[in-house]
Amino acid sequence: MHLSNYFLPVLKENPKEAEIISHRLMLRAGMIRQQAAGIYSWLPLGKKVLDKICGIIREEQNRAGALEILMPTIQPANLWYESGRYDDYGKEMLCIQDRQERDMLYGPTNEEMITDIFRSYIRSYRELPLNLYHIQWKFRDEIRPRFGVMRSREFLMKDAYSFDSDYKSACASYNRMFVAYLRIFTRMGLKTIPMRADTGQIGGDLSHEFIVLADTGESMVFCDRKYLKIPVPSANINFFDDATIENIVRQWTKPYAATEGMHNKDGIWAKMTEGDRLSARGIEVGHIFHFSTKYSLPMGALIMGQNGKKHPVSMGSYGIGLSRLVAAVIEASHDDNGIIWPKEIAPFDIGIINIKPGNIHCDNFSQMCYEKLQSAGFDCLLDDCDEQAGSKFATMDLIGLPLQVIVGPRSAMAGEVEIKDRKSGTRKAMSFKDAINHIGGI
Ligand code: 5CA
Repeated sequence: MHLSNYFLPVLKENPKEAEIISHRLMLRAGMIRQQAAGIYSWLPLGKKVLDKICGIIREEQNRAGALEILMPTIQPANLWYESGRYDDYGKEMLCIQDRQERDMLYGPTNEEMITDIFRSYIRSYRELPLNLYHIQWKFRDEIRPRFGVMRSREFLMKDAYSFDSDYKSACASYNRMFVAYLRIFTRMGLKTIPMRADTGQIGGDLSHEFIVLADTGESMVFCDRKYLKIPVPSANINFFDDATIENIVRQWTKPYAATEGMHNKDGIWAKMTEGDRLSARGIEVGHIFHFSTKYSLPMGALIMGQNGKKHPVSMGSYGIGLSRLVAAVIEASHDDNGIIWPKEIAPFDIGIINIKPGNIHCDNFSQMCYEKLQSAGFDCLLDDCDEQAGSKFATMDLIGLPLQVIVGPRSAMAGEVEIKDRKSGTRKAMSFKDAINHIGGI
């Protein structure tokens, strides 16, 4: 992509309305635009990051045996009358009427709808376990939408729903998602800690929140520093070996970890050494729940068991705040100059800066670099705009692509480029041929 053909409305000034760094940087880097309180459009750079995150989540959900579907944003209210949650949910739910005056709502979550799908098709334990997920926009009319996409009213969520015939199998499904989550967040360059949490509006008696540690997090969290060292399973882990998966979950739930609501300062915490205690602020990027028959019982989602008797199916649900994740990654990875994208979710792999557009050597050489890197499989953004070098460097640092290739008049004539690593800030001059080897090896 040539910057002159792109839509990247960067802001030079800090927007006043943004209280936290990720909100500020997302606005400055032209990733999002607020359309109403807590409602955002995603501009090209932001949309690319969102899509990359979707890609990782899909890969890891599929690897763990979940199947992708797509449910609508608008739901009929009668499903929610059946579960009894229509009144419980309160003002956070956006209720609407269609032209026939039927009660509808903009889905804040999908337990009811998925239970309806399940009961329409599945009759026997033989068809289980089953895990269905979708990536869809949700609406929650938060009292205080704030911090940009961190706490918005409309937000993108991945929500998965598991169905099992008994408790043991439901625990295995829960554990698979638990381990998939560890892999998802690690691939995005995040350190997340699973914590026992309050089940709130979703219900049930078992849930874990996945928390990214960051100073601007909304909630206080308390955990053992050992979490920072536990290894995350590799891609070739067998998700269908229940014992192995259970062992990993045991390892990741043994040290103390609790959100504010669940924290007991007089229990295990009191016995831990000062050096092991980590109390910090955190951002909840995912939340998984086992709620058994909370929806299947009132909604009549029954299956025939091995004993020939019908019983309600055992369920869990597993959410990830996709749009929130974009902000969480920025909170965890930035410096004074802007965003520092982890490689896997960077909107482009490489930014090429032509310092002097109009100079024939610079134009030809930077275009050649662009074509060679593109054909080597790198997604590049070539800054070919007629701007001061200082402003070009600032924009490239702001948007945070992992690697910069800088082409100036003198280096272009010598067939050389400068390579800058965004994270460390180190710059190295080398021939373009060496640069290709260097970049390929990174
Ligand atoms: N149905 C369940 C799991 S599928 C559910 O809705 N869980 S949740 O309420 O915990 O939401 C899942 C995730 O969505 C949260 O962990 C959080 O990362 C994200 N999320 C929730 N509310 C918002 C919001 N207002 N803005 C941005 N992200 C949000």
